[in-house]
Amino acid sequence: MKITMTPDILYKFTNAGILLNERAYKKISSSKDPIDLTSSIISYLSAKYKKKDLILLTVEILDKFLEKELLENQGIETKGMESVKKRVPDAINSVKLQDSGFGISENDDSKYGKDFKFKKPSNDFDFDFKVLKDSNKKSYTSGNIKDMVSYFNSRYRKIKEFLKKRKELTDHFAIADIYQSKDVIKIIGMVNDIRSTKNNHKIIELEDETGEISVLIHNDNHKLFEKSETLVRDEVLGVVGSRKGNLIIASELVNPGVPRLEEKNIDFSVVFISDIHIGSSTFLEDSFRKFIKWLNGEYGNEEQKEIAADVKYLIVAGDIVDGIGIYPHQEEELIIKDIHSQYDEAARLFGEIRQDLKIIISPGNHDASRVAEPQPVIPKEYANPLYDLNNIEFVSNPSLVSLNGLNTLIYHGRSFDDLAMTLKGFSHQKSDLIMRELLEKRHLAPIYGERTPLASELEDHLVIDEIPHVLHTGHVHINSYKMYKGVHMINSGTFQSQTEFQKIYNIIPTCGEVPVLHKGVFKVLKFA
Ligand code: D5M
Ligand code: FE
Ligand code: ZN
Repeated sequence: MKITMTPDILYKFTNAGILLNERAYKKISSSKDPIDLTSSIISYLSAKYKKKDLILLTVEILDKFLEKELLENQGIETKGMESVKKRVPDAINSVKLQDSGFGISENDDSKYGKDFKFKKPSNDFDFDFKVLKDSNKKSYTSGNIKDMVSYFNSRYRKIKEFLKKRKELTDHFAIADIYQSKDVIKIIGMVNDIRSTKNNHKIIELEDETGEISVLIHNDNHKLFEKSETLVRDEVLGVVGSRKGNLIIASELVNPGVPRLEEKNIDFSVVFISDIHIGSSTFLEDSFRKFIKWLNGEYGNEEQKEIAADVKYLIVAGDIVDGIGIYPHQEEELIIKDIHSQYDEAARLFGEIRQDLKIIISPGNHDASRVAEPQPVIPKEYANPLYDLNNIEFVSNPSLVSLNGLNTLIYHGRSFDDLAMTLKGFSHQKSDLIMRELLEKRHLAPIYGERTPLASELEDHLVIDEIPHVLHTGHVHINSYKMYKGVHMINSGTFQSQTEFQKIYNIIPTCGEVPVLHKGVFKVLKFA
């Protein structure tokens, strides 16, 4: 339906600045009077939120609204029902935009799409830094339903190109054509739904540009069933199987996958950090200052100092500052309660780093960029003093950069929350499993409309078009490293000690443990 849906109710929602996920859409469209229900939800939400706020309507919010409506229709006063009223705005607040410049970034685009070299620094290293892919300028949505349809179409088409190249899927069918065949069926589709039958088999609903079909995954087929446990809604994959009436019995599930990459030799070092959370009372300033001293050659043993001397690039994958209004009662955990002052402090700290290394900064969900992904660069108006440091490059989240030929895909990792919650055996601790899965699915945030706010734009910028040498992520605050098919998958931990929120989720952060690719060899340096 996502590829083909264009009904009136979607126009109404997008015009009101409300994104709705597919489950909410289904629920509304199957109600008695969808148009009437749509109007009342919109007027309810619009009364509460300014248009600049991006509102994501999930089934949970919808259910709260319906609960409230039902009670009101029965003549029960809901004014006093704090629990209902409270939970609704909480859920919505989590996707509020932080800046009014939703969508279109004001940054100049002279840097993008072109090869450019930096001013040569004082030593003789020849910097060759390129932004290969950045969603910055292109990143906007007009709030038109056409965008949402184009968005899913773009995702489908891009990933289908990878799948078409898989030998398992040569001579694949359009879903509308499968009834013409009695033999093996091969299709490429987007997952609309995943559910279990009462006998604990799995049914997935697949959609392509021509139609929809149900696919059965029999639990007797253990290997296949195990593979199906990593399926998520909205991913695009191939299915091989046989047709039985209106059903396909799957024999194989095919991911777009990752071709093995030749390892890239480098004769310099790259340092990966994220989740510094400057401004928070839990920011580990001492540890961060030790790290800076190390970079500057003033801390550590001889071997560590030698590594530091080889560092040419420092990548920061988001959550530079703690931000404000990110979660309820955040003020109580802030030392610096103003976003500009947080970035001022960040500039003071980054300003102490030696000038002859290049710093690349990409935003996270705590930074002052819009929250919907792709996130444009941290806006200059919030971080002027950082922009004044001329060894810093600002890139979007995600973005693909080349560091003297070492292609590095930077993504903060917000979607890890969704995958950790959705998939059996996955967790925040196992971000290496998540990264592998994302590479296999060729998408950084496959699930649409859950915790990760995704902007439905004309193009899906979170498709992994090109396999990088390095995938650098953060967000989970726990280090991980794995080499997968030639890709260094690195999660860079944090400089923030455990927060109250993380206590609840039992997230034990790795603090001040910094991953480094030292001439191609992975190392971790500790500054706790
Ligand atoms: O994320 C800090 C940590 O908290 C990280 O381990 C992810 C986890 N986290 C953040 N938001 C959520 C939600 N909504 N559900 C579950 N876990 C979450 P940070 O972005 O620094 O606040
Ligand atoms: Fe963080
Ligand atoms: Zn984060």
